[in-house]
Amino acid sequence: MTVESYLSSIEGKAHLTLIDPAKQEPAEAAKIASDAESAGTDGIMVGGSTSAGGKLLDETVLAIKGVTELPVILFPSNEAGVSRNADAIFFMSMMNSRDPYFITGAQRLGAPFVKKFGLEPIPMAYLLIEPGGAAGRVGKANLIPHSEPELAASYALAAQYLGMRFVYLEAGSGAEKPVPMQMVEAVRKAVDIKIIVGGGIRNVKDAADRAKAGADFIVTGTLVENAQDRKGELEKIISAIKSK
Ligand code: 1GP
Repeated sequence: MTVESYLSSIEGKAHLTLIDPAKQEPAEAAKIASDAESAGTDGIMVGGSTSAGGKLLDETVLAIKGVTELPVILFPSNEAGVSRNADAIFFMSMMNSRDPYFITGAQRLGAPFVKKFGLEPIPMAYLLIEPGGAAGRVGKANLIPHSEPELAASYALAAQYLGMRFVYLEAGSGAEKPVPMQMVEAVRKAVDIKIIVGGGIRNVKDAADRAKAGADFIVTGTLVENAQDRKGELEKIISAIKSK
């Protein structure tokens, strides 16, 4: 089964765990992935906005693959985020960047490596919502304001018409406020493709509300890095998402 068909076959709402290789040693990343798997997460995403490539990325993916059966999906910020050791890659375009490099440039540079390494590409639109965090700054995004849910919906519909099968609404890692529910609802109304929501989701209510508003996948990253009781926190959030 491809990773995409696995993701699409998950009944109801799902959870993905994001691990940034720059934030811990590979062994610790593997521990996070293993705890997340026990807590019920559906897949592991690996990537980050800064220094998430090369040897550290390769070693982190390999360490994670060593402890889990879950798919490991790359979440690259540019062509340096491609690793031969992963199962799949979110082949993404930051549609609301001001810089063509983040829309098609890095993709052009990375594509031959995706092919060479036999990675499964999963086409995805990446939309940066305010405040956008490091991803928004690095990607030179024209951030979508909270007051304009229809703008996000129009981008998402364009993504669907361009053939993308996933759209990621990103508030930025560690965002003070996650993507607003009205925006998730507007995007849900507009498109049939899978909706992923991430950035600043760190409690049960924020996660469950966005699943209820129409997100198919909720991503948490920072939460697993900082939580005292990582597994316990994740279990609570994942069961709340899955009950929606
Ligand atoms: C960042 O959306 C992800 O790309 C996850 O954000 O680290 O805030 O969970 P957090």
